[in-house]
Amino acid sequence: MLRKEKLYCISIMLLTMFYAGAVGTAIGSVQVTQTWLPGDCIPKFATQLPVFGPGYNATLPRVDAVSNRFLTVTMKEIKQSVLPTDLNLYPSMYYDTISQTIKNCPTSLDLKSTNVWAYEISDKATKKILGPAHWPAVTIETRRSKPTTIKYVNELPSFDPLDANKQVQGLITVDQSIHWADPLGNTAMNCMMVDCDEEENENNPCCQPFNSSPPAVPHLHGAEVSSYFDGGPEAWFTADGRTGPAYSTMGNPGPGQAVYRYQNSQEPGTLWFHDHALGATRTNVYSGLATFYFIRDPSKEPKNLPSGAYEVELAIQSRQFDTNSQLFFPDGSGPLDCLDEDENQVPCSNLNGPPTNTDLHPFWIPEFIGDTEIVNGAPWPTFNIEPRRYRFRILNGSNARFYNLRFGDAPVYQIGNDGNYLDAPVRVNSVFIAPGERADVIVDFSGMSGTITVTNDAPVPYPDGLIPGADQPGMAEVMQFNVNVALKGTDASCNPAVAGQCIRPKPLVRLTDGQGNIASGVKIDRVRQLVLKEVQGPGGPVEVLVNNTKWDGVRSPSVKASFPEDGVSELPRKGSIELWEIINLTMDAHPMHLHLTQFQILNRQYFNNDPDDPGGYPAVWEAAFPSDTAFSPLCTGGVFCPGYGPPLAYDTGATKTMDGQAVPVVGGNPLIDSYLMDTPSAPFPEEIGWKDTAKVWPGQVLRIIVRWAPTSTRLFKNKSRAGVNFYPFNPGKGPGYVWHCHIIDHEDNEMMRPYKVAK
Ligand SMILES: [Cu+2]
Repeated sequence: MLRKEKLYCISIMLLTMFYAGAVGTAIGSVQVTQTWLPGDCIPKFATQLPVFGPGYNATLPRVDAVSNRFLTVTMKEIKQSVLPTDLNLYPSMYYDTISQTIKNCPTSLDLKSTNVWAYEISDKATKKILGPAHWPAVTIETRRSKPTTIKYVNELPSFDPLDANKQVQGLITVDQSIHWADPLGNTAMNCMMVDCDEEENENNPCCQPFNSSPPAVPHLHGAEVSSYFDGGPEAWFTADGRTGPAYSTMGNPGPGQAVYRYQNSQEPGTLWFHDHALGATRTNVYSGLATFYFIRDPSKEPKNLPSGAYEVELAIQSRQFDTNSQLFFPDGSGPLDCLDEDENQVPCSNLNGPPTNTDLHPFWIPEFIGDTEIVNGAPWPTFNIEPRRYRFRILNGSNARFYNLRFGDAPVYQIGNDGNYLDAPVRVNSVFIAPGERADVIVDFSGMSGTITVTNDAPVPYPDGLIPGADQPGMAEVMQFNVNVALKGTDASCNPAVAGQCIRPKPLVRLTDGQGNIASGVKIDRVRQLVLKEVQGPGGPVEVLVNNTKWDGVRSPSVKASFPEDGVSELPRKGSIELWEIINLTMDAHPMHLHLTQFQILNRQYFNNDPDDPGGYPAVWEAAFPSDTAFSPLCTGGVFCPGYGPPLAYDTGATKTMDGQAVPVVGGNPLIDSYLMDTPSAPFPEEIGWKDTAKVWPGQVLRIIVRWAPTSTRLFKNKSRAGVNFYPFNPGKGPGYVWHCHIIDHEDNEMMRPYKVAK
């Protein structure tokens, strides 16, 4: 969706030949005076990679949740050394791609620690700190079947301009005009009618930053967990004791706290936890609230993987900074120093652009892009390694950026993705991950020496956005390995290049054959066809919707008609298997994520997405909207009605014959089937296995087979079937789950829907 803005930038670039506007400047926070420090003015490879656990620098140990089964995780604001402090390392100039000129870097830098929000992990009984507060937090590791109980304590402070320890909320502005946690009940979704560009509304809360006790709620991403402890968007709580409508806890821990119990009953893999507060996820995660959570089980894992100092987390997150070493999050309009096509003075966009429709959402930007690559909390770090095999647990923890990572000439093998292991290692040319996805890889540095730079060439937004290198010179690089440590002994870890090594001891349960077909014996109970649709305003995106439905489904008339009670339309049965066909009508790829369950990618297929073709799916879909002037005067028959829900009744009454059975197709959209083009493409080899987040390209249908049972549940011998619960908890109890886009800027602005597991 930045495509339009990018063209705009190019036209600005031409204009700047005649008009010396300060292209590339923008204010960050609307509350704190900030000067943007361009990422290319920050030194690269000057900081050591922070390593968790028994690595080279074990000041940040992993937390062993087997011997500490009762933990306290405290969310707090800390000061962390992020940017290098030696001014001599800093470049004096950078290349500005918009004006195509070399510019001077800001000179008055205040190199000091950065205020971030962090999780501090301690033993609940002894209060001993097991993992110091850090962005990202240190990893929690546990064993399968060993439950972990965590008391989460929200000690996040409100912004105080006079207190150096209470800065983050002022730097990373919460936009109250989107449907958000709203702990003070200030805005209650009534901001739609408030024009924040009007002076009279200047002091309306809808148009004001939120400066009170921050709502937060941790979600364990990838977990098979009771919805009571899932940490969903409305389960937030504040330090001053307010709670969201879905707040739940074990016991009664007191204000500002929630106790969650994770049974860790699922197969081993790479989970992570991060904040998930409604409408404040992007700001809370940007501020630092994220980390890894490993579930281990030697009997289910490949044997002899690189371990100890050779197993290393890499949490990759794009950020921006200001000249005071603080986080910079573009949430205000830039100065009026550029010209549009009609020679009107307009705000210059820096790479993120200003908010797109400030009358509706004064601070929300459609995607945060960033110009500084951060790994484990350090900018473009370097890591000294031995010439041998390493295992990297890679997380894309960015707001919106996709990564296509290459490791120089070092061979890379993927052994797991998201929450689970692959049957066998897959040799990959690159590691391609969208926000929320994880890749578990072995990189073989044997026989190598010198430096190896990890590069990224994925455009942002994906696939037609800014290109790292060409459009963002510094962002083509992520970090560097320095193979300068002598090999200790011999590398006895499994060798993924040798057939039969680094394999799963027991093959994963297959719902698909990996070639694009449903595995034999898999009975599909229901098909859901659901669309992704962006709502455009005059300045660009206003919001992005799942099935054209608001987060609160009763606000979307067609969904309310079918589900009047709570507007929850996705009601899969426990134990059932569904085929979800996610139809992407937007211009960007979206990583779609389901809570509770893991799924398998069946295939992807293009459809006729030509908006100008009256016989194409977009025209047919739009033509299906009825007239509903009670909802909106703009909602006239045959014209796309934003936020209406799907154009037809959710239960379309259609069926598909699958394996000789008539399977109901629901979702409320005209069937996509007759608009499909080409043949379906099979998932990438490294995508074959259990996933909780999957990319859907623009103009494509993503097909996933979702099963509401643990990944380990067998298919046959009547092991998995609709109506039977296979989880060690009742997934139908509690506030329910959600599914959403994991571009957190989208998720925060309506691209998320609740779902509940039915009987
Ligand atoms: Cu999205």
